[in-house]
Amino acid sequence: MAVLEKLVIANRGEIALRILRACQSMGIKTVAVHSTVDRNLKHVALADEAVCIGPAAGADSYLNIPAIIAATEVTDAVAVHPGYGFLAENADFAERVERSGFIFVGPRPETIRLMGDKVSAIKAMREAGVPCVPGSDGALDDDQDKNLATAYRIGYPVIIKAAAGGGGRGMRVVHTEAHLANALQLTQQEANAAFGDGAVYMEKYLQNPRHIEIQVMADQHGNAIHLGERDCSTQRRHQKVIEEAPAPGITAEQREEIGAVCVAACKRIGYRGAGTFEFLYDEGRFYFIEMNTRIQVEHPVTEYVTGVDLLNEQIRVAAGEELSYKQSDIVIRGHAVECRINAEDPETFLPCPGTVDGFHAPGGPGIRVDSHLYDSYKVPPNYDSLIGKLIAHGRDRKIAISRMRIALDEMVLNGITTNIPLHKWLLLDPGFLKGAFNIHYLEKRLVERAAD
Ligand code: MV4
Repeated sequence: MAVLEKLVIANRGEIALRILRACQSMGIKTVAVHSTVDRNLKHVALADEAVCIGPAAGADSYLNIPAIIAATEVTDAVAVHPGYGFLAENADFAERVERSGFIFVGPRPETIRLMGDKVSAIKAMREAGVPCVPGSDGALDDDQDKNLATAYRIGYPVIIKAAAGGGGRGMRVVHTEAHLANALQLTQQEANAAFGDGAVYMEKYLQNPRHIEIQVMADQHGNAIHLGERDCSTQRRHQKVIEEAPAPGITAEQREEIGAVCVAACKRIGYRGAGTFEFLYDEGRFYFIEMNTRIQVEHPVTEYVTGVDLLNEQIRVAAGEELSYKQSDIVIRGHAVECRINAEDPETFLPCPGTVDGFHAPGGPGIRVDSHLYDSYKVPPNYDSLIGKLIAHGRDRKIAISRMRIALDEMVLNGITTNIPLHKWLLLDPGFLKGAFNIHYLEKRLVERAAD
């Protein structure tokens, strides 16, 4: 007997295909809900049933809550998997799925809401013993003398962030007290316009940190585990480009220490499902910044180094099963690297939709391709430019990177413009190869390259 009868895949592209494969491996029937322009997606063809939920625009289809709930009802499905992006971290959606009598594959709506507001997330994590960036005690108010005193206590530079922001939206760095009042006002106004919530908070600005995140998984019986960390520092404009696990230079002792802190926090807040604690890592210390309450794009690097199928586990715990692993079962083996393949312009990084004219996926030991592409597939202009992920595993970082380089050379992907040349260049970069990077490294190297 499967843990669930039938599940709705409320997403598209590679993650929809990944969810479908997990369901097939667990004997769960699938319903693909898709937009008009996505009727030829690979997972739509492979799903047991398919329902068109609206026109191409995401707002009218993958974000159309009543249409998704209706499709779940008419197909007699029992659960909804939101994937990442779209409605994955929308607490109202999770609530409406549950109120309609279905299982939402993710945390409780209250947890999503708690983590969506970065001020309440940090407060909860501080109380749970998670190390956070030195900062204001909650949201800032209009008392400018108090705000100046807070910044003075923290020490400049400071960063003002929108409570409703996250992922790099709505933040501003302040270097001196002369600029504080103005920066605060601007960030509040932008936050109000963008999120309808002008609440902002203050943190010490860490100048050159790495972005390291801890993967967790929790069931509904009080069990929680961590699955080690990922280094996601290699990014451009808050879009991750390469992720890897483990993070270069992090020791097993550091991993167990910060992992245990995250597990304790999960138990304390009654976390359920897959989650990611995002940290800035600076001078040997971890500082919590945000929690993601979804399965992430980069989950395969963790699957490679732990051997755990995170989608299976996520769906199992959503169905009420116990975690099938204890912490002592989780052993980090070797190294994994992921290259995000985007249909984008190499100069402007703008999306480049088009029709695939020749596609051959690479293979061999330690190579995984998570992509919905096939020959003559038409990349629509309506969604994110991610068209797949290439993941390489090996006994150490050098071997994983070497396998990745060979796989990138082996891959044939014609007809559309992609960032594959960017990956080939990065994988030969001495700083990247040494693991001597931080969140600014790629952008700095791109500027240097443009000047050559
Ligand atoms: C910071 C920071 C430095 N100091 N907070 C950007 C995305 C959002 N998740 C938080 N971000 C940052 N918060 C403090 N106190 C630098 C960043 C940041 C960043 C963080 C992770 C990955 C890429 C980044 C790129 C620029 C800035």
